[in-house]
Amino acid sequence: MRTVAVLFALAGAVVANPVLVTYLSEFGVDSAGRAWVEFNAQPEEYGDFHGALLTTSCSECTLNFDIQPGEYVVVDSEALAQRVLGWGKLRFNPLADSLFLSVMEGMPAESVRFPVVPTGQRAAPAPPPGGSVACCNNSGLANAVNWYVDSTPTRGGPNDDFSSIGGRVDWDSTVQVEMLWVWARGCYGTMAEYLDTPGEYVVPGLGPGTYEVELSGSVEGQWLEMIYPESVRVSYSQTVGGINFRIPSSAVAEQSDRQAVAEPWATLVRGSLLLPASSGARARSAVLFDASGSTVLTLHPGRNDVSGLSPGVYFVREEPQAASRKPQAIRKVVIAR
Ligand SMILES: [Ca+2]
Repeated sequence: MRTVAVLFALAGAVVANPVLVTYLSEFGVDSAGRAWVEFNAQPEEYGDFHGALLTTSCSECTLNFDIQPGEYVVVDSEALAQRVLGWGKLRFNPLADSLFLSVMEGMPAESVRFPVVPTGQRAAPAPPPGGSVACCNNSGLANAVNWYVDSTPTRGGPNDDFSSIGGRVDWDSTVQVEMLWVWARGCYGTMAEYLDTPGEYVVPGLGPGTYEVELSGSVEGQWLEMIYPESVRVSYSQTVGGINFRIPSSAVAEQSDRQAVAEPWATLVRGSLLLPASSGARARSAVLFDASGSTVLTLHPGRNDVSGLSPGVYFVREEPQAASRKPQAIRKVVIAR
């Protein structure tokens, strides 16, 4: 199961989806029992919320403001009563509810539901009494978004108090390394950090919990995945460092040279995928399927054009042979631009 999750996320990174912007930034219930929701625009973003609806299981309000790049706006029942930032009601059940922000022109709908694990873009823990649940938007390239519990809310200001995992990734300068990401995956967050040069990294935006830390990227034209040999535990608002990786200089590097365990190398292809001609009574064709298990292409012996497919992780499976009930071999390929 974990491997599948890894590959889903990996495909997302390689595809480099458009930058994911989340305006919903933090929410909680104050000591007087009033619900509040913070909105934030990223430094390059602007948001027009005139007429947008913010809906929960037990309330609805109409928003009436715009938000400048980098700005924070907090909506609560007091502001709504004064019709400062909108009108209507804002309430939610702090134990279990959802926030839904309607689609506006040029802006996608946003929502977050709680409590839901694993946490992520639309899944959050529940806000504790007097605390909040805050969102971390990491690198746009990674589309890495997570919600975590913040016991000291930051109404109207940048979210903090998330947990982080960091360390170093090193490789020889003569080794060509591309598309390198370090991932931290756990019940309370999956976040990634991109590196284009050897050095230190920090994966931020995590809730307290236990994480698997992995590295993936293209090394000398081949796909490498390395898994840190131990789970990493972070507590609330803590950074755990020293989670280091060293990328081997070649695909045949000795296992003992590595600080983390490398998985078998997958094939990295660009433009076309070569399916070796079958020998004897072996399969004559194969299928290419994606990380969700959907078949995307039937492959034939020889060169197959895959230039029309989105970059990402795929799998090749030989077509089952009627005479054999043996499991068919599955090979991983990574399609790059
Ligand atoms: Ca905040």
